[in-house]
Amino acid sequence: MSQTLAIIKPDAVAAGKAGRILTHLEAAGFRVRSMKMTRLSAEQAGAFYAVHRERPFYTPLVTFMTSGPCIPMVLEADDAVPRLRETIGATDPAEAAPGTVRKLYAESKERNAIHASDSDENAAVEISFFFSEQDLIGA
Ligand code: 3AN
Repeated sequence: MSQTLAIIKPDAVAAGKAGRILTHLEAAGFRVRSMKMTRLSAEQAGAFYAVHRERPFYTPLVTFMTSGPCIPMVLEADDAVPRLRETIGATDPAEAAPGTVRKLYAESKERNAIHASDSDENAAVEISFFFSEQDLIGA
């Protein structure tokens, strides 16, 4: 078993899609090991997406991610990272495969409903960004 970080993004939370997305993830075989609702500060969102700092979409991305509450969660499954990437689909919902979370629930490439870690190394960093050891006791 391995773990990854997902974030149900502010667009999906505001649109009342969080429950359906969680159901989709559980039905796809992921177990939720920790979860919370939070609203990111500009500093937090900027740090989380620091890798994209030079990209033209960085400032709008930080603005979007701070626009309302989001739901970070730790998900566990065999091969959790690649499996979750497959379950959520391509960054742009127009290019996402049928039946993926982004195809079903995302509005656009930027307002794309869900984040998922892209490597085991980043998953560990991103999990510790949101969750303490105590949050993960029993996970
Ligand atoms: P993914 O979330 O599929 O891993 P990344 O890590 O390349 O995609 O990008 C992080 C986030 O930045 C995306 N989830 C999306 O919200 C936003 N983003 C990425 N590429 C673009 C783009 N070309 N235009 C607007 N927003 C983008």
